[in-house]
Amino acid sequence: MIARFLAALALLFAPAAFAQPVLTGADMRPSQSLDGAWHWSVDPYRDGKAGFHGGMPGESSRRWSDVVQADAMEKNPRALYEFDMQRSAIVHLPGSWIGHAAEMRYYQGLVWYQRTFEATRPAPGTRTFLRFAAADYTADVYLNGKSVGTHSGGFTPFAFDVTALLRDGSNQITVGVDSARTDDDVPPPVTDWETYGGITRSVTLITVPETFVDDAWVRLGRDGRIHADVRLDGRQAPNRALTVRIPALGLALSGITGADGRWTGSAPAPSALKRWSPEAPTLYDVRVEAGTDVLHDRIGFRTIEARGTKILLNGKPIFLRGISMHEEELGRDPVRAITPAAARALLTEIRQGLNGNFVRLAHYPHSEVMTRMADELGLLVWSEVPVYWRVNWDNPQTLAAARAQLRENILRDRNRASIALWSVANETPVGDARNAFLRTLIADVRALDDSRLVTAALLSKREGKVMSIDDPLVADLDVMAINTYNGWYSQDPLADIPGFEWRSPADKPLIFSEFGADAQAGYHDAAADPHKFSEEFQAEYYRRTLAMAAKVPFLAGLSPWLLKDFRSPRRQHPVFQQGWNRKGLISETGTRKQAFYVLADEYRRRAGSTR
Ligand code: GCB
Repeated sequence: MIARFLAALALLFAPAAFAQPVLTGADMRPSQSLDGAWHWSVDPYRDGKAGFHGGMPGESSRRWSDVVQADAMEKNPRALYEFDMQRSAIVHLPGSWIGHAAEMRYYQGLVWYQRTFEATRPAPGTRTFLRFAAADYTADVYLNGKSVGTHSGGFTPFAFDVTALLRDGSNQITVGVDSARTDDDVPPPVTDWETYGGITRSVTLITVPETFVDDAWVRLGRDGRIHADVRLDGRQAPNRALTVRIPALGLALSGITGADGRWTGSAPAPSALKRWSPEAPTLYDVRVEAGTDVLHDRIGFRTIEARGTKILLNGKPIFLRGISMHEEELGRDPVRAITPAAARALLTEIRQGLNGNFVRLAHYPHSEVMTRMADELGLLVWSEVPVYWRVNWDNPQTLAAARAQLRENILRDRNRASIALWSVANETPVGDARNAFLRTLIADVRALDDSRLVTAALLSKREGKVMSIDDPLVADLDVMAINTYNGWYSQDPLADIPGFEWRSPADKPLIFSEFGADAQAGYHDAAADPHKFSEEFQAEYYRRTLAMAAKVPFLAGLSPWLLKDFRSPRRQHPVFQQGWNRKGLISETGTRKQAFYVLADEYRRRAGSTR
């Protein structure tokens, strides 16, 4: 009896065993996929969340009940259900509900998903996590009729320990996903992109030993050493032996975790190490072994730093020949389902088509499929959190939401060699509350990952034809970045654009993180002064803006706006836009516009001189 009581007590105080896991490298762990066929049912009045006077919803509307609604109604003629998940329509997940039915395009609210799957109860000494690579925006997750947790933020992974809830045979999972956001959320409701509500990335069950490698960060430091930071989770996390191996380099770092389950070690990088770069994106198999757990990853090793106005990759100056993009696959009806093939198609247009070496993944963390593909294809990455335009700077909960997303993004991706820059914001208005908010995020980045550069896309100040960067945040950033649209959002003749002069407030590199002009693929205007929305206007805009950029001595990179036309409810010109922002260099179906070739030529030229 006493022994049982003590065991129960020990469980209660087990170190962080039941905290939210990081599950670094989860996409490389063996897993059971729950992607595929799910039932879905719309719930605009959130009937399944609360009764008509608030409080717990009644049995007739509780979508996650562990009952087969049709059976229950057949058995009991007086039973009432005003839903039937098991007879609701079926869709294939992951993918936004925008693709489920035409009337779902602008739906903002709650949708329920349910499926069953076969499983076995986790063996003693193991734990099983239910992981979502992302759900947009708030997900309430239930397994076999019980709540397992909630997550907000549409672009980062989350996982719950479901060891105690899984049963042998058929299991039922129900997820209520609510895409509605308020002014206190991150991003706020108004953006310039489509809200892809739903379960947009993979769902998996991952079984690990009771004590497992929850977080491992392995990288090349600027000091020329390979560093590893490992954190174990579980009852045996303290004082546990572990080894980080890179077999191809014959490297093994070993040690014993401290009382907090953490271990940090380093060794000189072996001379045989081939550094990752866009030209040679070498990845190594890395194994982190602790007890019976082995975490596998594929990691590239390189350094990135800023010195004066230059960005240095592996100690050598590099000009970032980039382009921005949204997370949207090619095609007429994207649902934000980023498969490896979809990611490869987009990034290959940048790497090979444009001769680029850099991509800005705007304006939120993109799928882990995308950042893995960038590692493999050799593209440096700008990774961003959706602190966009008008954020509620004074609300501590808004700050907490931004910090959570930033942390989840960095912990997911800090083993990706491709990631060069963490961006904390886009086009935010200068002010004390905003400055304090962003400084907190910058401090978080530096605490979580001091091996990369911190940036934010800022707004410029214009006086006549003199452009300057008048933002106190510059002092806090490693790399300045500016979005500039002279000639598109202004009526300046394009011929004037090369005459604009840029002044810098700091001895730091600058990236033009955006410039661009809409063009509808196939609309041509051969006039000497072509109209906006024509391919000729966009091409000339690129020529002139690139000529302006060529005269900025402290410019270290470009990521014009953007690779592909993308859906935006703001863009409703019936002739030219039809719900699409047309600043793509390729159309939604992949047709290259004239400006594509202008940028590709510029990058070919720059690659010749800076490679
Ligand atoms: C911007 C924003 C981007 C918009 C773009 C545009 O400055 O950062 O999200 O889509 O301009 O097309 O106006």
